[in-house]
Amino acid sequence: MSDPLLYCILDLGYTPEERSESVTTSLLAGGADILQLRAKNHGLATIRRVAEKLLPLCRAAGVPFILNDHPTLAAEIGADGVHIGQDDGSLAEAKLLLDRGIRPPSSSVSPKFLIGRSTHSLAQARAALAEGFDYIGFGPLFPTPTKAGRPAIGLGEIAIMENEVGSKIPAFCIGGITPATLPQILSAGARRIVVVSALLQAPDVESATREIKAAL
Ligand code: 3NM
Repeated sequence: MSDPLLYCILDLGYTPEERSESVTTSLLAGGADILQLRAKNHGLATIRRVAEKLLPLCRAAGVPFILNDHPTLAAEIGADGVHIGQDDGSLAEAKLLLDRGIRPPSSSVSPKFLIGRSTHSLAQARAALAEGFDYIGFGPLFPTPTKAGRPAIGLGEIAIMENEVGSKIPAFCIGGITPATLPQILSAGARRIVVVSALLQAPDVESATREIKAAL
């Protein structure tokens, strides 16, 4: 895995299952360094089915495949990691759930199974580092329809977060990142980003991904 700068999410809220493979192929071709499947409000059977389609695409590209939520399923299908929110319990609890899944030992592109945490403040970012998470998301920087109702945290704490947390584990800024907002986010000190709707809704997903990657 190259030093991850661009974390992309295939969100079934934007991309229907029928297009999930072609859009993932475009995200990977455009330079996604990490790929997450996010399927809020979908059943486990659907999530497993889609994940099993996307995983080989990510493997072929040498890109870690992360499942949003569902640690046991993530382990069962041989994902490279799982991403959990603030309300999804502790790291220790996630590891217990992981242990219930059977993970094929040889299939991972990442040297260890990655467990990421969403954080929405400097305090939460510090806590995730102290707890031992492998990486964090930090946001939402701007209001975003992808996580409607969650208050934006702005750009003011990015630099100190990067200095304290991002220097130790990868920290991905997230929420409302578009080609238009990216310059101010980078000026504020961000180094790694997650982009969802700006890529999934682009007319040409691959070139939109390539352009945002080139700016990092
Ligand atoms: N998590 P977009 S913000 C999935 O702050 C997600 O934890 C967030 O989507 C957080 O790029 C977010 O479309 C949505 O704004 C990001």
